[in-house]
Amino acid sequence: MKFLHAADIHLDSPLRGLAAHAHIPREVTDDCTRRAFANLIDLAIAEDVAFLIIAGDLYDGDWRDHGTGLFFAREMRRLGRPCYLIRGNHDAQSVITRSLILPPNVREFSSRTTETFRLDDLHVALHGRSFPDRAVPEDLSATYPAPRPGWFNIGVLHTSAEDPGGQHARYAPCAVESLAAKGYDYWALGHIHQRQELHRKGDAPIVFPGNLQGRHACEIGAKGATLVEVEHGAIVSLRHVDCDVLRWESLTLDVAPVPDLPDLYRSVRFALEVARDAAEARPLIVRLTLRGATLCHAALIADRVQAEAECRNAAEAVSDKIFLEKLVIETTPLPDRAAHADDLAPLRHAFFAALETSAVQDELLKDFQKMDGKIPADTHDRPRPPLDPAALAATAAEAWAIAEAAIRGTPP
Ligand SMILES: [Mn+2]
Repeated sequence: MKFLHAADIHLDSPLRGLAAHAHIPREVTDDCTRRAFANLIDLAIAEDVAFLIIAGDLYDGDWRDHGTGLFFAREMRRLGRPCYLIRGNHDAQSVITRSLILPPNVREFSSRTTETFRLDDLHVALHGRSFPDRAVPEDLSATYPAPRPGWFNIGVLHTSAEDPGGQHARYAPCAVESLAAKGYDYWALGHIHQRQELHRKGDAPIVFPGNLQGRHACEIGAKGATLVEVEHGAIVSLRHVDCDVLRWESLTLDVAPVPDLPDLYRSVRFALEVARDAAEARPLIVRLTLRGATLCHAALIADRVQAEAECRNAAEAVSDKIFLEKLVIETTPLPDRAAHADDLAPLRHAFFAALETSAVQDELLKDFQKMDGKIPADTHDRPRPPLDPAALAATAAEAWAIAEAAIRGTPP
């Protein structure tokens, strides 16, 4: 027996942060949450699951119109097998004012009391409770019943669990330990949009499947549902399956080693190629952050419009399905080279000034003359030391460049 666990579908919620990105075609961004949901139903049918669980936030809020409910009802008829759902903070009983009579395979948990649905032929019991209102401060799991002995027990719960709150508001918080202590075989959670498994190794799974479709630059990476397979009352496999139709990614690139802008954009292109391959042919919206102490810093910040255009150019060269959401430039200049040059100025000045004096020149030329006499005449590629003031000046310039590079620790 297999079942599919999804949550946080936020059907018909818009993608955020794309207002300034007219270059992303509408067909890439339109109806993302609906298309991802259709993928979920396709998956349920292809895997021939016994039932589907939706652990809250099926809807993003009150429907704009009945189109949202009509789409859901249509997909449920196509599913043609049980779907158990609870309401979360976004689609709490009091939040959704419009409604439709749903197909009989859809079973919604009460918001007044904890309810148990049974699949008698499979010996599966599902325990759950819907959110009556957006804010639920109490631990709902405390009201969940003891497991039905000898059956496969699933707890369906919308909760922030032990999340401290930040990206996700704290609703119906509960301790992982108390979920584990309930003695169920699987906890189907919802609310946290990043996929997480909370149980200790060897314990019954406590899973946030993550949301079904990323909708903004903070909902990055693969999104989908968790497919669970049970044999003789025990879980034999549990895996995430992608359902998203469009992916968001955040790439941070250390550009410290690049010597110039062409190389920098080459490394941008390489990073985008890696991201393209990971997205497996889905459209990808990328936030790109450039970091590191680099020679290119001044050029990047001097013309951000140019830099963003080059990064878009790199994205377009990699794929017609990769789009730049934003370029974040967090580079820094190299440790202050100008200040270093100033530090060396008195030394450089003293070095070249000394060479201008005829006493020093004469002394050096005499030494080089002696050195020249000691180099065997038949030496292959016989090096010649400077033997006149012009050659001495040229050698001095080379010597200074080498000395300066040695002082700075960089190659000349
Ligand atoms: Mn939620």
